[in-house]
This record gives sequence, structure tokens and C-alpha cells, in this order.
Amino acid sequence: MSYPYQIKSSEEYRSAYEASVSDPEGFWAGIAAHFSWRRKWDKVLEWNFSDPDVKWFTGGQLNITENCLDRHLAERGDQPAIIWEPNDPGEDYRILTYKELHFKVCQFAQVLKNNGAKKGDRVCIYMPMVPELAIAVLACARIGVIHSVVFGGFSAQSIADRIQDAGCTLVITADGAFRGNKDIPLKSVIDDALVQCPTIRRVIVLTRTRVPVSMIKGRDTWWEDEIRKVETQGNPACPAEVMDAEDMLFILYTSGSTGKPKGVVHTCAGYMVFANYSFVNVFQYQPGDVYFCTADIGWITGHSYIVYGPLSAGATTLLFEGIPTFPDAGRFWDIVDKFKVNILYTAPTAIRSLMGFGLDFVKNKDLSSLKVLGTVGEPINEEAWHWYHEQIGKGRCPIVDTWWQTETGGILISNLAGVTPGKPAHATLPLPGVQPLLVDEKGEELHGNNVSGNLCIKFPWPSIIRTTYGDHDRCRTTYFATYPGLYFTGDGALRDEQGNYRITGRVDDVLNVSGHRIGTAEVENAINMHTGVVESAVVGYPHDIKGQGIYAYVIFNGNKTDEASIRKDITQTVARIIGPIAKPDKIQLVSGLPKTRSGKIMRRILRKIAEGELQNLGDTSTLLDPAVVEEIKGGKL
Ligand code: 7RM
Repeated sequence: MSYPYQIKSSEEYRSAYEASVSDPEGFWAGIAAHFSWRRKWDKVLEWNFSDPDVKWFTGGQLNITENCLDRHLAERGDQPAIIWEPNDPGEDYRILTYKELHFKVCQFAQVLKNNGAKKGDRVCIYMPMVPELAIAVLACARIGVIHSVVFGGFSAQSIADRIQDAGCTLVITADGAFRGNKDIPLKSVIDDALVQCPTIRRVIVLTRTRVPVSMIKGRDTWWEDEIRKVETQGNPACPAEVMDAEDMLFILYTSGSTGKPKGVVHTCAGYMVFANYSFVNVFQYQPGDVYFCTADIGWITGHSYIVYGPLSAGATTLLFEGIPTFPDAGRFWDIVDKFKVNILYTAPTAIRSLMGFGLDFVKNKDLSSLKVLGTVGEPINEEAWHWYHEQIGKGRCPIVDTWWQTETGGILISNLAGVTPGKPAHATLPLPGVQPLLVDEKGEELHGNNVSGNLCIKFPWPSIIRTTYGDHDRCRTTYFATYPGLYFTGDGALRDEQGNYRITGRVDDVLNVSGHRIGTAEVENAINMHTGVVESAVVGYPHDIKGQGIYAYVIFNGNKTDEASIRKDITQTVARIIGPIAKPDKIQLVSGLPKTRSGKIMRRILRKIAEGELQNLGDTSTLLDPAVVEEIKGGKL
């Protein structure tokens, strides 16, 4: 497969960018022509940002799995599509060629059909990072079933909320997951969740850890037994469902500034075109390259840049089940060495953490196969950038700093590896088709360079969020109402002398902890579930490795045992309600919170104290009881 739309020089970038702005429809029609369609589109783009209503390639029909699988069979059927590295380096790795992956996806799609799944149904996937997770995702897409993948670190309550919100009818899970030296009992978490989920009719369970699980008669069935049934049927070739361009492909839940996560909806054609286009251009993938993205498929990075982007490009994508520090902090580098990885895409938090383990884990690892490095999920600090560049890239690999969001579906701002210049801690320039701008508080556009403001986008790109599942108005108010006529990202950014963007972080009540998005309100709700908690307020503070840490101020009125056990109880409550990723790093017990006379918590003050800024707290004259501020300052952790 060659990529006629792969940009090869700065000049080509500039002309592609200009073409994409002066004639967006012509530009994207030219890219879309390189995919397999069952029916060509009638209209490239119809849109307004006030409803919002954005439609790409209407009238067009296709199936994303034909683009990810079938169309590669003739030319690269025997090439590895997925290389899988298990958690335990002692266990054998697996390779699935395009032919094998195609076969397995069709087979499992038939399993889904045998279990009553049909086009438009929603299916929840809660699985470890094994090839069967990618197979499950693609099998859903094959038959037009809408997948909702839930990251394996979320709790039973979080799963139940997501299943209920989407009205899922089927769950695909595994007995358990291996993560480092831990076994996570996925099936038992699902069992707890399903107590609250009457819409679920079937649970398909993959064997992974072989921990004992309870199987409920009539509801639960083993993946392997279902495959055997399909084999007895003689493996019917599972034809791809013909999908309209704007049919839903998947829902992925993400945190916002309110307590309830939103189901971000992406649709078939636009998402596919942009995931592929951005993959091919940002990473400059060349046929035969081994590409390794360390994210989990449970996040958008895994959807777009482990599964759909790479596979639609006929790439070899490496899927890793484990964690960066198991069995030791050299694991990523062992994998790069073992499979001769050419492109590595990871998160700043992982780089900072591995940096802390020292160079012993890097030396003696052959990293000479690496050509391109990437980062995603949070701002990368200069120190981590330089370490990644020198110690991993040996000074010869460009680093792409890719800025994007669950809602954007794909990378919007990034340099193109080796093609456009990078700059430490800067995502740099927008991809063709992406029109960013900065606005001030009032929504006035800030023109020129050397300015900072809130980052918005003024024109649709093909993989823009279409709706928030079940609540379109929430999509409008969250993203399109703050600045009418613009998509608002929730991020702040600077634009330097050369027009490069530097994303500085969220400007709303969303935290970014180790590259994971967590709403402060969500954590507060979870803390407040503890019977002894009267009220709480959660803010972020700078954390050396995680980027941001979670700082909770809690008014506690329960059984006054010792503070340590109160903290432990609260932490466990959060892990139970949301998942271990949302555990507060610090819990300060307080007798009151700084509130205005109208009862609003002044988070600005709490944020400053958590950051260690005890002097200039700004205007505190509107506080109901200024004395609580002194108490809180005195008890700072
Ligand atoms: C892909 C992903 C989105 C939020 C986003 C930003 C932050 C992501 C960068 C970044 C600075 C980057 N989706 N963010 N990439 N900040 N530089 N290169 O992470 O929906 O989970 O998070 O992540 O704040 O709004 S996400």
C-alpha cells in the first residue's frame, strides 16, 4: 500500500494546508478517494456548529473493516497486522497476519450474530490488552454494532453507568487481566456491574487468567465455546454490513467538568478518513515499519492509533498487554529491541516515570531500529522531551508532540515526523483541514503571534464529535455554546513567534492525571459516597510524574478514628466508585471550605494552596468566612 496523500516536505505541508482551507470539500474528497467505498458519497460536507450538525460524505456507504482488513488481503495478506507482546515476557508473543486477523474478525462477528447482536445495537467491551480485544472491536464494526470500550481500570459502578447510558445489550469481557504482577478479576467486576444493568442479555467471556469465575446460566457464555459453535457451522464468511457514512461507529466515554462522563460519538466514514490520514502523515509510516503505541485500547488513543488508523493503512501495529515497569523499567526498550520497533508512541507520564529509574534500564538495549518518537495525552515538559530525544532517540529521531482529544477523534495539532520542524514542549502546527484559533474570555479572536488564550477550532474536520450519546444538547452546551460558531476544546494555549501552538492544559474543572482525563466533580461525587463525608472539593496540583495529582479537601463528620484510616477509607471509596486511576494523592481533612456568600466553593483559592502558593491568594473579600482559609493553609499537605 502506498500513500499518495503522505506529505513529504514542508512545502507540501504548506500547500496541502492552504488547499484544505481554501477548498475543504475538494481536499477531503481527494483523500477519501483512496479508500474502499460500497457507494460513493453525494456530498462531502454539510455542517453548522449551532445545533451542532456535522455530516461528512453523506450518501457514501462503506464498512471500516473492509478498509482495515479485506482491502489489504491481496497485497499483504501474510504481513503481520498485529504483533502481541504479553504482560509476562516469559509467555510467547503472537503474530496475526492480515489474513488471520480478517478470519478471526469474521468468525467473532458471526459469534456476535449468533448471540443476537445486530446493526445499531450497543455492546460494551471490558477486556485486557490481548488481540481478542482488537478482534472484538473490529467484529462489532463488521456487523454495524456500536462498540463502547470501557478501560479495564474502571470500577463496577463506572461500567454500570456506561452500560445504562448506552443501553448496551451485550458485554464482551475476560475472566481476568494480567497487569504487572497483579491479576485483575474483570469478570467479577462485570458481575457486580450487571446487578444494575437489566438491558444486558449476554456476556461473552474470553479465557485469559484462568481465575475461577461464576457463569450465570442463560446469560454468560465462553468465547472459546462460541468460536467452536461457529466452526461447527462451517465458518460462514461474515460479510461486512454496508454502513452509511454517518452511521455510528462507536461511543467512548470521557470525563468533563460535570459529574457524569459523556458518551462521545464517532461515525464511520469521517472518523476512518481522518484516523488514517493523521496516522500516515504524523508518524510518516512506511510500508513494513513496526509501529508501537503503548496506550490502552480503552482510550481514544488506542481506538485511533492502535486499531483503526494503523490497520486502515495496512500497517503492523504492536499491542502490549503489560505496563512500562514490569518486570522492570526496561520493558518498553526490551520490546523495541525484540521486535525492531520503528515508531514509538507513548505518554509523557511514562517517559517521566522511566526517566526516574535511571539509564541502567536503557543501556545495552538496541534501539537503533527507532526512526520516529511520539507523545500524547498531556503537555510534555522540556526535561522529559530532551531525555526522550537523547536517551531513546539517540538524537536522531524526530519527536511528534500530538495534541488531540477524545472528541476530535484524531490528532489535530502536531509536527509531521521529519517533515515539519518540532519544538520541545510544542505541538506546533495544525494538520491540513484543521483551523485552530485562540480567543480571550469574551470570545474575541486573538490575532497575530505571541498570544495566549483559549483554544478553539472554527471549521469541522472529518472526525469531529457528532453528538454525546443520548443527550445532544449536552454536546452543544459543552463544546459549541461557550463561543458561538466555534468548537471549544477546554484547553488553553500559546502561539509563539512562528505560529507554533503550545498547549498549556485544561482551563475547566478537568484534571489530567498520568494522561487520563478525570473530572473534579466526578471525584467529589465519589468521595461524597463515603458515609462519613459531609462535603468535599477536589483540585489538581503539579505532580512530577503524573503531570497533575489529585488533591481533595474533605469535611469529615463520621467515626473519628485516626486520620490515616479515614484517608484510606475515602481512597478505597473512590477506587470502588470510579476506579484506581481516580484515587486522590492527598486528602486534607478540613472543618470548612472557602465559599462565597452565594455558597460557591472558591476553587481558585484551593488550587493555589494545593500548588503550595500560600501568599498571593487573590481577592478573598467575598468569602463568607475568611478564617477557614487560614485553617486550610495551616493544614496543607
Ligand atoms: C488523546 C487524548 C484530551 C486532553 C486535551 C489536553 C490533553 C492531549 C496533548 C495534551 C498537551 C498534548 N485524549 N492533551 N494531548 N496536552 N499536549 N500533546 O489524550 O480526551 O483523553 O484528553 O489531553 O488537555 O484536552 S483525551
